[in-house]
Amino acid sequence: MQGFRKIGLGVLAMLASLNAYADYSWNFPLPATPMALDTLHVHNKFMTITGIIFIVVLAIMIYSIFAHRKSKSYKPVADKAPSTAVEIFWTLIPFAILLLIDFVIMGIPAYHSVIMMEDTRDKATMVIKITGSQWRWQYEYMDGDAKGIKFVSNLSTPKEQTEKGFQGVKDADYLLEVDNRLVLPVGEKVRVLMTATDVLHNWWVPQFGSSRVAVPGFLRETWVQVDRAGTYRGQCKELCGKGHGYMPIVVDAVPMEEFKVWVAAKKEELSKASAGADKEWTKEDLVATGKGVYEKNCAVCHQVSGAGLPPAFPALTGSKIANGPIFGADGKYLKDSHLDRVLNGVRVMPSWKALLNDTEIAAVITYERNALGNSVGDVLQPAQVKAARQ
Ligand code: HEC
Ligand SMILES: [Cu+2]
Repeated sequence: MQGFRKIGLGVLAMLASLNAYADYSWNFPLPATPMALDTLHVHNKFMTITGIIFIVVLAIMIYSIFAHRKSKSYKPVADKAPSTAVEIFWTLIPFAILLLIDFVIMGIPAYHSVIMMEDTRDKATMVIKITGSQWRWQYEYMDGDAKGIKFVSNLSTPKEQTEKGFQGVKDADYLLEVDNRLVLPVGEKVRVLMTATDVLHNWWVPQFGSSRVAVPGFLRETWVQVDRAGTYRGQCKELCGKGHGYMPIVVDAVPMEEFKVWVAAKKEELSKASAGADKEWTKEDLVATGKGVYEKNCAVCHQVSGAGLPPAFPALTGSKIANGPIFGADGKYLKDSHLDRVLNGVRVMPSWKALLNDTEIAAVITYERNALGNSVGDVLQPAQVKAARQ
C-alpha cells in the first residue's frame, strides 16, 4: 500500500509540473498548405483507427485471461486440438478485417495523400528552383514576371550568439532567421524543383507538409501552395555536415499584389548590383564590401579571422593560393589561383560562380588579399571577374 501511495504521489508531481511546459504543443503545427492539411488528416484517422484496434484487442485479451482463469477451473485450450474448420475460420476473419482496414479504410486516404504530393503537374502558376549547398539555400524564380530573380539565403543569427558560453539574450528566431527570405504568393500552386551542389539536403517547412531530399546531380520535384499569408520557418532536414543546424528557411507568403511589388523591387536591386559590376571600384570599397561577403559566406569554414580549421578547412591567412598571382601573362586567370578556387571550387571548397555576383567575388577576393593578416596590396575589379566568367 505504502508503495502505491509513493507511485501515486510521484505521478501527481509529474502532472503538476506539466504546466511549466506552457508553450509545448502536442499537436502538429497549424497546416498552411492543402498537402499539410491532408497528411494531418491521414495521421489523425490512422491514430484513431489504430487506437480503437488497440483498445478492442487489449480488452478481449484481458477479459479472456481474467474470465478463464485457473481458479475458475478452466482447462488450457492447448490440451485439445481444435478442428481444422475452426482454425481456418479464425485465421480468415482477422485476415479479412485487416484487408478491409489496411487497403480500404486506411488505404484510400493514404493513396490520396501520396498522389497529391506527387502531383506537380496541375495548374502551377510558377516554378522555383531551390538549391541546397553547405550551408545555405539558393532560390531562383524560373518563369513569369519573376523570371531571373536569383539569390542566396544565409543564416542571419549573429555569430556570437551561436558560440559556446554566450551570455546575452538570443534572438526570438534564433537559428531560424535569414538575410534573404523566399517570397511566395498566397493561394497559388508553386512547383518546386530541388537539387543540391554537394551533399544531400532537405528543404523542410513543417507547416507546408512537403519534404524532399535534394540530391546532387538530380532535379527533384514537389510543390507548395500556401493558403494563409504569413511567415513560415523551417530547416534543412538531412544531416549535411558541420553547418547542418545553420541553414534555416524563411518563407514570406504574401498576397499576389504584394508579391508583384516585391518582384519589381528585387529586380531593381539585382540590376543595380550588376550595374555596379561595370564601374571601377576603389580598394577601400571592395574591402569593405568583401568583409560582409566573407563573414556571411566563407567564415563558417575559414573562420572570421581567416585562420581556418586545419586540416579540414585551410587558413587563408598566409595561404599561398590566397596571396598568389591571379592572372597569367596572357591575361587569363591561372589554374589553381585564388580566383579559380572561388569561381570553381575544389573538393570540399564550394564553387561560388552561381552563388555570388561579380562584385561580391571581386570584393571577397580583394578583402582576403588585403585583410585577415594578408597584405598583397592589389585589387580585383568586378569587371575582371565578369571577363573571367566567359
Ligand atoms: C564548406 C566550407 C567552405 C566554405 C563555405 C568556403 N570554403 Fe574555401 N576552402 C574550403 C576547403 C575545404 C578548401 C581546401 C580545398 C582543397 O584544396 O581541397 C578551401 C580553399 C580555399 C582557398 C584556397 C586556400 C588554400 O590555401 O588552399 C581559398 C582562396 C578559399 N577557399 C576561399 C574561399 C572564399 C572566398 C569563400 C567564400 C566565398 C570560401 N572559401 C568558402 C572550404 C570552404
Ligand atoms: Cu543541409
